[in-house]
Amino acid sequence: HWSGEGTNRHLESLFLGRCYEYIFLVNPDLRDKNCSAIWEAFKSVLRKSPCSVLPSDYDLFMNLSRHSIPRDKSLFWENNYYLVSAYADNTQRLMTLSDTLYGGVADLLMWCREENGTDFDYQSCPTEKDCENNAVDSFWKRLSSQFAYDSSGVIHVMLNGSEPTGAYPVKGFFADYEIPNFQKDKVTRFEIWVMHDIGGPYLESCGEGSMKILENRLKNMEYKYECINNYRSVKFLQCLDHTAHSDCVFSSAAESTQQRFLSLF
Ligand code: ENP
Repeated sequence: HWSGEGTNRHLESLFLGRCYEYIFLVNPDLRDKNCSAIWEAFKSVLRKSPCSVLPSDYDLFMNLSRHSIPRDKSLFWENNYYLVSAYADNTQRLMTLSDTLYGGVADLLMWCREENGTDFDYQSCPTEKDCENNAVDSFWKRLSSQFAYDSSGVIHVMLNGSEPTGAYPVKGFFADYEIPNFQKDKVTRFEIWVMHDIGGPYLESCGEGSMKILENRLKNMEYKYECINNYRSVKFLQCLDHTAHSDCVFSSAAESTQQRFLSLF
């Protein structure tokens, strides 16, 4: 009866498999983490009814799975999940929240408890549309706050300039849970990339519309801010699938496709 998909089948196996893969293969520095304890802490949301899960209900999960984030490597984003994950390439280039142990175990999964019961609900789960305090949104709120808090050095942000509702959502995880949690003394600067889909639409660029709001907000917080339209290295990746498109003609004459807007005061 909720608007979202139900809990994924084999949630526990997926979660544990991802956890063991991460601590033994992806980052063996974390081999002393206890995946079954992390799962139990995660599963404790089963004690809460599906619309009364708070971010703090994941505190124990967070404490057990937390690990350090490499300096200058964090990548935040809105509205371009697939491009972002392809670019970050499992931490080879940069690191998103889904490339952490704690984000990775639940990435792209759904879960919630039955309204009147003690098991997971495999039929449907509440989303933002049904209620604010649902298990999945509260999870990402708790994690994104921590990821921002633990990030340091250059903070990279990839936004979508072809998104009809604006490249910078003024309400969203980045605006509400990440920006407020960066640690002023650990962050050297923000580097924001506004990417357009190949062939457009070219709805917002650096300094326009919602991007102005973001720029003013970060400047008011006294962060160094740099915005780049169609950051070249990401554009090459988009162009892999559109080699014949005019947006993918790279020459020195087209140098202006990647414009830099610097304000390093
Ligand atoms: P969407 O709506 O484009 O995509 C969300 C999808 O990516 C969901 O299926 C979700 O898995 C997964 N996901 C991975 N990381 C996050 C995440 N970090 N998050 C919410 N979902 C995540 O993305 P959103 O909702 O706008 O979130 C973007 C935010 O992620 C940005 O603030 C970025 O900086 C941050 P699932 O389990 O929900 O199916 C935070 C919130 O990293």
